Amino acid sequence: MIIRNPNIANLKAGYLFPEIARRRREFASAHPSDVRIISLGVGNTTEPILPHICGGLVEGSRRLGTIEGYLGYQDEGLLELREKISEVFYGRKFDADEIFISDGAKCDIGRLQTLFGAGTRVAVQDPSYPVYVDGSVLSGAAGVWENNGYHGVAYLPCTAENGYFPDFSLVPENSLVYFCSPNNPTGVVSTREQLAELVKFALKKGCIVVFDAAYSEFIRDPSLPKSIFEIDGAEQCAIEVQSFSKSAGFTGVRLGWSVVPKALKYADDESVNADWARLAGTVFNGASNIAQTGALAALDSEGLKEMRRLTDFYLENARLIKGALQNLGISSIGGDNSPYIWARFPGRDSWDVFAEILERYRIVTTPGAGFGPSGQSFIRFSAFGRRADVEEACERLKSFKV
Ligand code: PGU
Repeated sequence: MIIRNPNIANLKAGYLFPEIARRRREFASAHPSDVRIISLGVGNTTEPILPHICGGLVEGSRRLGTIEGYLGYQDEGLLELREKISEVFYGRKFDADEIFISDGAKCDIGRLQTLFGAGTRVAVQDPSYPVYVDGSVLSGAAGVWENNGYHGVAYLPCTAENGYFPDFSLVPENSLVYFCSPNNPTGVVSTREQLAELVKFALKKGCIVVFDAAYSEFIRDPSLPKSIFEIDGAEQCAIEVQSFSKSAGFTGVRLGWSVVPKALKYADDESVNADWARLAGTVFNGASNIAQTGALAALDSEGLKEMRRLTDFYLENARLIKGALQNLGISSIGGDNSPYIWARFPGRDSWDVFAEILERYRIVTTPGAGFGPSGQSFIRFSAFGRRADVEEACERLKSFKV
């Protein structure tokens, strides 16, 4: 018989979001009720794709039915889209061959670890998007679970005490550092000075930063950086993963990109970019060209306006949720330049608060402990939802007893 990959056996529990869905189903079948369950749990988009961007998707499909417009494999992605991304997001700082179109940020996060292998030390913000740790477990880099964490992972607490910004002195030299801003789950956006500190640290200690900017289009404060590459020197120490999921409503369409600069090198001076191209060519055959035509529409002037409208809509949801929590005297952060609100329930177990909110108000949230040990006593509220549902959820929460 074939032996199970021990890395899979090492995964602590089921992936967080299916686990929440399971608890929701279990609750619903045990408590049949006329009161509908509202989800402010998983960050899944609910609004239709706006007309101009949707037109791009339709056009992409139409072209495939013509001899002039037909396209097959495109490997790293349509050249026009890679150039457009460089122009819109990076002021043309990168050549097209430094931008790799993907089928979403999560997929690239999962594939990226192949570049570094099982011997790599990994550091994550704590709390963080669970894929960074689970992906490290799958690659063998996280090691075994002991004392409430994987021994190969440096957990960097991001708490009220440190302004939700980690202490990098906890990161061993030559680590792969996952960093997310606007942050999932805390909703906190790092300042330019903070990202400069991250880059300085990474350059000094031989670290590579995987910077997850999936929520950058929710940033409204112009002083806040949307990309790690706004910081000098980042090309020598960072990879950026990005996504059209939340900004264009492409969660189901599937499209993102990664920037792997040519200036980024391993210890032996080999090129990370060349390896990523090799890897992409070997285990990934490119993203849907229909989705890429949709993305091109998203990045022209009309599309950019639509992305702004869509993200504005979810930010208004965030404002409503934040206001409702504030009225209850529950302290929270995030939600201003981010679609997530991170609410604090001092002294409480976050899975208990999750269960209470589900049982009493029939609202699904995400328990903070699911994002790492420092998420204990927090609940993440997602602003992705229909407006009427968000309003109804805020109404139901009015009777919440803290
Ligand atoms: N990066 C971050 C930080 C995310 O929060 C998410 C989605 C992704 C990447 C995924 O981007 P794609 O381009 O769509 O692959 N996080 C959601 C959805 C749950 C999940 O498992 O991805 C969330 O609720 O946290």
